Amino acid sequence: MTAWMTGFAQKAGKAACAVILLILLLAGCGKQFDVGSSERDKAEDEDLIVVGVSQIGSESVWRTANTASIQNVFTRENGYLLIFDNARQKQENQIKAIRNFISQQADYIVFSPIEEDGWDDVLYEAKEAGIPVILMDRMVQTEDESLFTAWIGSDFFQEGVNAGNWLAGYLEEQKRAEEEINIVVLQGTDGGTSTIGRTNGFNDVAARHDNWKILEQTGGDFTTAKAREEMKRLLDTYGDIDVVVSQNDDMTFGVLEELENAGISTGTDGDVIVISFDAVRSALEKVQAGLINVDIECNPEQGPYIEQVIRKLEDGEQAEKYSYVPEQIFTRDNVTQELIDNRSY
Ligand code: GYE
Repeated sequence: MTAWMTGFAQKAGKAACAVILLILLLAGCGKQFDVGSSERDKAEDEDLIVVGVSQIGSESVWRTANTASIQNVFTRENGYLLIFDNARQKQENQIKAIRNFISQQADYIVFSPIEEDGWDDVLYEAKEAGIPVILMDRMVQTEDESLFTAWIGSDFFQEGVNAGNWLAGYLEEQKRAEEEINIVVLQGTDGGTSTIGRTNGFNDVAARHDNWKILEQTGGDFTTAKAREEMKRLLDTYGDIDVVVSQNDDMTFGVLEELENAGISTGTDGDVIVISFDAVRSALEKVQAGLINVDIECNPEQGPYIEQVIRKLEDGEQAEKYSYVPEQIFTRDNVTQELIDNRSY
């Protein structure tokens, strides 16, 4: 064989490998929400309830805990066949997954809408197919409430109000109630219910305090990386920041890193007041250490509540349209070691 021919054979071999790899990858991706007809038949034989779940992604510790809560409940032992899909932060992937659940004739569709708009078409398709849709965590914006059977999640507006009320009380305690207070807000995913609710709730309280100046509200995507970037920019833009409101713990970790890098102290004995949301274990440790002033809890353990709704529907009963999960507020005063040790996320 000439050198030219050997080169050609090597290239052809590489191309073939790439094609095979691609086919394998695509097959792997498909598996995520394709249970296959034999699985489906088995589900029928075993009398399993088929639940298709479209999760937003895995952007935060909260989201991972939310996913675990669902996976722990919808098990074969409990009588379910779970078809789980991770949409990797893309609405189009969620729509694709829901269409897939419809074509696989799932008994129930559960999903957390990444943003509120743009669901009517696919929800009509589910309704046409007679599949009840249960929303978790975030809401959809629709004129037709019959497009979903139930919603389970948090009162995000109240969470925002809680953050604002806590700040008002704290400033009062610190005898700073009349001082000008410079605030920056790191928001979560654009158009998502948690971002909208937390923003509106906090702004509602802020509007009643003339001395609170919101310098900027900026998007941090609910991720540490984006928050780091934004916090750095905010520090460069505004010299004097008194309060950072960060709409989830993952962003707060980025905020704390950036402030520390800039030599600025935070928390109960520091220069900048830090308000966070979610209250995952690693953040509660920072509340206990005094680095985060307050953490407004957001409860990710929604699996059991969703199951209750499904059980009711299975029994031919009507389910509550809206159910709120219980939540609290954590400061250094009520974060005990026992609470941290027993936290499952
Ligand atoms: O706070 C954040 C997550 O919608 C409640 O999304 C959820 C939020 C949660 O990524 O950490």
